[in-house]
Amino acid sequence: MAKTHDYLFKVLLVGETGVGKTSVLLRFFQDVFTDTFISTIGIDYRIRTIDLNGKIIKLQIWDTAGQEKFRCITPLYYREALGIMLVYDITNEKSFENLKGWIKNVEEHSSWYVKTMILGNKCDMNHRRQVSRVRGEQFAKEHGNRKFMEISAKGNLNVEEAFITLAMDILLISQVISMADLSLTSRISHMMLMISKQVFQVELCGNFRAISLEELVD
Ligand SMILES: Nc1nc2c(ncn2[C@@H]2O[C@H](COP(=O)(O)OP(=O)(O)OP(=O)(O)O)[C@@H](O)[C@H]2O)c(=O)[nH]1
Ligand SMILES: [Mg+2]
Repeated sequence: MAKTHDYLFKVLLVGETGVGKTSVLLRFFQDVFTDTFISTIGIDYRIRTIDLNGKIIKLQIWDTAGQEKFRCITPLYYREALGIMLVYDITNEKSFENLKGWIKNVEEHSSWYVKTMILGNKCDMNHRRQVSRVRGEQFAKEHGNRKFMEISAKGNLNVEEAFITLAMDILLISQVISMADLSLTSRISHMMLMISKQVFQVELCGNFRAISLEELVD
């Protein structure tokens, strides 16, 4: 049977209720938006296939419920996720402050190779802004040097770009791992990735290899 994709990436959307996770997903998945707020119950997912540098990537995107009562479900999904989008609402200070708690969840429950991104949604509502772009950028930098973007599901701003950026990061690390011929769950005693002067230094089970960036991208 012909293969349908080169990679399957599981991506998780997390953040407080009402920040727009479902709206972001529906914008990316179906290019639609609605003002009606129907809070997610439990967890739901959508799949979209994209082409990245000639590789067919199946993105399985899990949309979690931000409401407190559903939080116990989410940790199960962190473990399998290769990418996590941490979403806040730029018009809601509290949703920004609570990012720290979401980062703690990521650190507690997800794998060391997970790629994360912080997204400030609803940037179409500049007149109601409570969190400046600079604060968002600074926060992302200070909390693990994570990638950051302001987006708008409503205005269709940066949504596609955010998913592509995260998928690119996941592709890069997946290529490093598969090139090293390692399974994600076994045989890794310790792996450290450093990008320095365009050189990846990969420490695998005590063996040290240096791989240039050009080598990584076939
Ligand atoms: N102005 C504006 N409103 C948005 C945007 N994204 C979402 N909304 C609105 O915000 C509300 C909440 O959106 P949802 O996508 O349901 O929020 P959620 O994060 O999935 O919430 P839970 O499922 O409860 O966790 C809805 O009324 C959306 O229409 C945006 O980019 N701009
Ligand atoms: Mg939702």
